[in-house]
Amino acid sequence: MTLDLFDNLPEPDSRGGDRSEAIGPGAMVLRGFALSRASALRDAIEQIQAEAPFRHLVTPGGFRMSVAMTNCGTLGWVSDESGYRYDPLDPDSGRPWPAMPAVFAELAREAAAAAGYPGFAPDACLINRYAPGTRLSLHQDRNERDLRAPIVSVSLGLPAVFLFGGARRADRPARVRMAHGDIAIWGGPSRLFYHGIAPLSDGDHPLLGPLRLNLTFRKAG
Ligand code: MD3
Ligand code: FE
Repeated sequence: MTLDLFDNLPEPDSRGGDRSEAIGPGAMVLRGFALSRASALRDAIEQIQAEAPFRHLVTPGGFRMSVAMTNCGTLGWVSDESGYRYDPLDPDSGRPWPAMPAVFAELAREAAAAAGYPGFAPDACLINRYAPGTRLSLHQDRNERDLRAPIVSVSLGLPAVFLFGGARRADRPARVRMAHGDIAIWGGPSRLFYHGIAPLSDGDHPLLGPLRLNLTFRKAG
């Protein structure tokens, strides 16, 4: 990735306030944006996982993912031997995914607006659960129908190193630390950039214990 991609970005302070950082073209991190709602988010995730338990999906190539996943919203992201897709039904239960809680949808809309993407109305929220050692290898998110909508990501629990690459898989990724309560927003030129999560380090978080949870909000349908 070359520096001139960043030349047209406004100063971070003009968008997200003094705890925001531009991390790429159309991409920014809002430090601590979710902190005041963290325990409400944790409680809502409890409810969701009672209806739709976390599970380890299998990639089309036959590999079990080390990340455990579930979803809420009208569509959920699923992977199996036949491919990746968004599905209105949880394949494990045959029932619709749990509804998206109001605290989720409102937080995602506010964060997107603060990053310069007003009117974000996600219909899918993928919830990823990481234990120490869990990683997510470099990939693109391109199963969503409308790629003009951004993706909003909320980090909770143990910190992680986010790997933020470029438009090509071979672009060397930058390493960005994502801590409890941080929100990242990817849109515009960054929307199809390669990204991943480095293996999670050991730790014990006061609210979540030895875990990291990540919510990614998407406009999938
Ligand atoms: C950058 N999740 O679920 S969120 C994923 O922390 C995923 O669980 C990671 O990648 C996690 O697909 C990272 C950050 C993220 C999501 C989508 C992006 C970063 C992105 C799309 C384009 C560029
Ligand atoms: Fe992703």
